Amino acid sequence: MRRVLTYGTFDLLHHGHIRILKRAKALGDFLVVAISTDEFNAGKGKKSFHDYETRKEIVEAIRYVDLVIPEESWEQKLDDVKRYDIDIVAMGDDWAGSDRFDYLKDHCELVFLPRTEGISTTEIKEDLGRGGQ
Ligand code: C2G
Repeated sequence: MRRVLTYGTFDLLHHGHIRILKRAKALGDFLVVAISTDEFNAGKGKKSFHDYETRKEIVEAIRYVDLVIPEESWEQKLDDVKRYDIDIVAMGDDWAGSDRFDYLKDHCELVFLPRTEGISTTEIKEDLGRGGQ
């Protein structure tokens, strides 16, 4: 049983999110998704359209997802890996050039998955603001 963990806000769910969750799950047998809380996002200067409980409800309904936990800080990753007995942490490749999460490699595998081109929550918001064009 290989257990995989990934992180994100997952606001205004789109196929980029579905594809990364599908590929993350395919790395193992059990997928834990840590969803950024509203407070954690506020600390980053970000505000999601849907609140944490709504984003959690939506992500929990995805067939690839076995467990949703809150992401409340940058520092919790090692605790999460230990607590949920994680074998692989999968991140979007927006982080691929960074050594920020290298410390996790002593405890699990660290995998960067390519993002889906041409779609993002930010683009959805901008397009809707232009009347969907
Ligand atoms: N994603 C993707 N393709 C897109 C958009 C997003 O593969 N077109 C991935 C991101 O790389 C991330 C996940 O979907 O792994 C969730 O995306 P966001 O909610 O935008 O995540 P964010 O709040 O930016 O945090 O890599 C972890 C980061 O902390 C993600």
